[in-house]
Amino acid sequence: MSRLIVVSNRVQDPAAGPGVGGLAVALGEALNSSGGIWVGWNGHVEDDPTLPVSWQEERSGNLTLLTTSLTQEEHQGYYLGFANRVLWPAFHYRLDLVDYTNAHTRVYGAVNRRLAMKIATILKPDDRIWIHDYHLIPLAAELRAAGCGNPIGYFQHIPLPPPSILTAVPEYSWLVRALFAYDVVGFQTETDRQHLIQQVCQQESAATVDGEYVTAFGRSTRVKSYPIGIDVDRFGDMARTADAQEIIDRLHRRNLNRAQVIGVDRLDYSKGLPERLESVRRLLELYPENRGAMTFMQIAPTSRGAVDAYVDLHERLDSLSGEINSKFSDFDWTPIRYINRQFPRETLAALYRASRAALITPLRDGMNLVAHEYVVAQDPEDPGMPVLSRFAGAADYMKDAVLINPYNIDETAIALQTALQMPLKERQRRHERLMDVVRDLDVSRWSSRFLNDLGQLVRAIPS
Ligand code: GDG
Repeated sequence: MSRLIVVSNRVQDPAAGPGVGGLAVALGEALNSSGGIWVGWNGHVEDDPTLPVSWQEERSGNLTLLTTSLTQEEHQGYYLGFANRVLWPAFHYRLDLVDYTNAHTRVYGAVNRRLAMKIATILKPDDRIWIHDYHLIPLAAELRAAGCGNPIGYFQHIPLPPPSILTAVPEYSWLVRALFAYDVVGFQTETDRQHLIQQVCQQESAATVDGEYVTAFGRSTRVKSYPIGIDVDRFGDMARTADAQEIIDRLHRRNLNRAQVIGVDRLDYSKGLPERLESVRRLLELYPENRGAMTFMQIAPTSRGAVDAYVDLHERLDSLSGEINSKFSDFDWTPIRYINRQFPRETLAALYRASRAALITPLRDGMNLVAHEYVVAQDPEDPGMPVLSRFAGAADYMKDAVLINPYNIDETAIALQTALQMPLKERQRRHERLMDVVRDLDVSRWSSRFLNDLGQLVRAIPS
């Protein structure tokens, strides 16, 4: 039987519960049911540069985890450097935050080569390989160079910017070419897909597009959008347990029936958090009836704490929430609760359900799973409303959310007021349609859509 080998930067044992972050959540949920081999970094950085990096293999349920640590040089160059100081900001349209060093690119290439060499040693002829995200774009090209003819797919969880932005990344042409070593390349939205087509047609005049197939650099690749989602039933159940109800009751007692608005994000500059706090300030200025009557809770656990831009962001949010609180608080009420730590997923589900509205306002996002989670956690009889950025992939699908431009602080404040004041019938109508969308994008459908397309190649290749 054909085995599935999944490769992502970070491997997290699903038995230990999903980590924070959309990719960990989605892959944990998808792999839980399919089984297979999951290859990547175990999160450990070797202290001693003289020690060779090793590989560990362990079983977790129906999964085999094949993981490696990184050397300090690899951690600096591949992970913190090229992936998180060049590709992450550039792909989120933030060229101002790109910090490019030639040496980091070389290490990024070398780590991809090291992973390819390891995978080549375990590969069987009918294995399918599914590679995830921007840390690993050149992995298929390295595997092909090592003689691998197996079907290889790539899914990009984050956006792909248009050529006018992508071409500012010094190594863009190498990366675009590397995508054509894959058989299937998937994006979150049709917009991202079109960006690759525009880019490749600009880069190679001989490129052709025939339906879902794009031919360039001597290879034909299926380029398609595969919107990701969550495990709808599992998350919905979490929001309806007795424990969840206890959290909801506790919060309502504490809030004294004030409306709660929620935000949940990894602490990341792509998520539009300062703009979001500004829009809460604006709400209190434009609609003073909300003073004392609503509370905004922002949960934002630290991620990538070793990157300067993230440390600065935390300081900015701390000072901004302090400033807004000191201006508007009363002796028995504070408008903003900014919490810089992680909560169990079950607690998040309860907090979503207890919230009359959610601010999901990234400046740019591949999909944004918080939007799905918030909708699924609601009580259909009395649902809360998501206020959602037009620049999240989720907005391409969730047209019944209250859509906003997160750079427009007034528009976001007015939209939040609309969400808070929305009549019950309209909330119910919109929620029903939003539920249809998130069900259609359930994570099991996402993985089966992608793997079906990759599987068609397995059948086409004689074993
Ligand atoms: C990338 C793309 C794409 C957050 N705080 C806590 C916590 N979380 C969980 C949320 C959610 C996940 O982290 C965040 O997922 P997003 O999709 O919103 O964003 P990224 O992490 O940036 O994910 C994104 C995704 O990949 C999937 O393809 O949608 O566009 O950027 O699940 O609930 N989880 C727990 N405690 C917290 O405090 N347990």
